Amino acid sequence: MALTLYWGSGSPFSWRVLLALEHKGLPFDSQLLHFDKQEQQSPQMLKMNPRGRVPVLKDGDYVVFESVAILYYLDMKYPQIPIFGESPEEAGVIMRVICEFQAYAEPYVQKIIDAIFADRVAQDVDALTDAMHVVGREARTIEGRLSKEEWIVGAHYSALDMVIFPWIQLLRRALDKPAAAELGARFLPMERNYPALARWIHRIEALPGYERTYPPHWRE
Ligand SMILES: N[C@@H](CCC(=O)N[C@@H](CS)C(=O)NCC(=O)O)C(=O)O
Repeated sequence: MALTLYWGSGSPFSWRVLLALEHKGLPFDSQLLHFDKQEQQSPQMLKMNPRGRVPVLKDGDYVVFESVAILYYLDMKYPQIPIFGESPEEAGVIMRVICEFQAYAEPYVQKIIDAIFADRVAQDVDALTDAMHVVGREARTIEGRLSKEEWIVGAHYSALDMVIFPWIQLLRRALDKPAAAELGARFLPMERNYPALARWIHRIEALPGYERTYPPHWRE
């Protein structure tokens, strides 16, 4: 069946799926939508995802949206290179840590990134500093895992790495902005503050096909 991915540049949710498709070596028709033109809200897109968000994957007549659901579908449908582990136990841990990340880290990372890109750091500095503490604590936990293993869970690159990686890249990009210098002082440079995480980033950046997943507008 022909796969089509509808996605947006710089969307961490879309990036997860691009990483999975490249890792699994699955050819797909790439439909890059433009947020500034609200293309994700077109009648054709709303028919597939009434929430008007990307990523959306189409496989023949089948449509799935929500990034983690897409990763799971791809693994069930194209299991040759598994991304949810190699045993039920490993799958359970991968899914658990994905759920933990989404519940306890992602909202804080998103809040920080949104504020930086909307130029609202000064107005909200106390709440953002608190959010950075939460993110720092979660990053420490991941750092602990990565100081013992190459990947966050198990011996192989998994859906969990794909879920977390785009957010870390986005956070680094946001914290690099001059307005966020103080906020990011204990996070960047990652080579000093989170050396195992920094090595993990380089490991993913060196994977075959990684360059094709890189947000095109970040190159501009
Ligand atoms: N929980 C969804 C989140 C998807 C999402 O929020 N996508 C954003 C891009 S990062 C989007 O399409 N936003 C467009 C809009 O809200 O109009 C997932 O995991 O796929």
